Amino acid sequence: MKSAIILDLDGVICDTAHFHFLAWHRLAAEYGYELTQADNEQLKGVSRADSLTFILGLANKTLSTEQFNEDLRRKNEWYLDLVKDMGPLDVLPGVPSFFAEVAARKIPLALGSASKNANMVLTRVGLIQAFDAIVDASQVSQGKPHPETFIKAAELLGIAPENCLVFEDSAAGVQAAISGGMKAVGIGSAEDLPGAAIHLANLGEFDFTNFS
Ligand code: B16
Ligand code: MG
Repeated sequence: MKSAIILDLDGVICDTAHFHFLAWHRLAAEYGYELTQADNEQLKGVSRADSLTFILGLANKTLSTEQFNEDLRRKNEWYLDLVKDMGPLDVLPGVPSFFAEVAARKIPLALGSASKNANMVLTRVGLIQAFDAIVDASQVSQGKPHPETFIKAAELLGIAPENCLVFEDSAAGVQAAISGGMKAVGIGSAEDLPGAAIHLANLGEFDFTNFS
């Protein structure tokens, strides 16, 4: 039975999770709230609008619909400014060897990202051609932790969910994979990513020996 790999983007392929944090941190400061790294763990893998709702809760602040949308726009503008100079060297450690191994073994590969910027970031780092399927926030109605993103990716690959291995750096993403009937590899600690079958520091640590 052929197996497939589904990769998250931010925090798994490149360090854009940090850029999301910097942009949210700047916005939260305007609300008089100092966003912490611990807060940021809750934001990983969460859609742009749901992230802002979460931050407003932390800051005990309410916004009009117009201001809410305007703040989403400004956050994305700051984020885009942070990623604009990214290039092929701006991938996380182990990414080039991981992609080389996936290609050599002809493993079906999909992206499953909550980001509306996924295509742009993948193009910048020169990896967009490596994917057989790409699912981003524009193609799903329910974001992580709902499994729709990963189920759609599996469907596009034509591989049953139980034969898909999902690599995720977020608690929401690990939960989404498990809810979708897939196994998750946590890129991060067991403390931050409960439920993942194994935990690695980066993609380069993955052992393909028993993967078919
Ligand atoms: P955007 P991933 C997620 O991407 C990020 O982890 C999360 O921090 C971000 O809020 C979300 O994308 C939406 O991103 O504002 O670019 O649409 O980790 O699922 O690849
Ligand atoms: Mg992520």
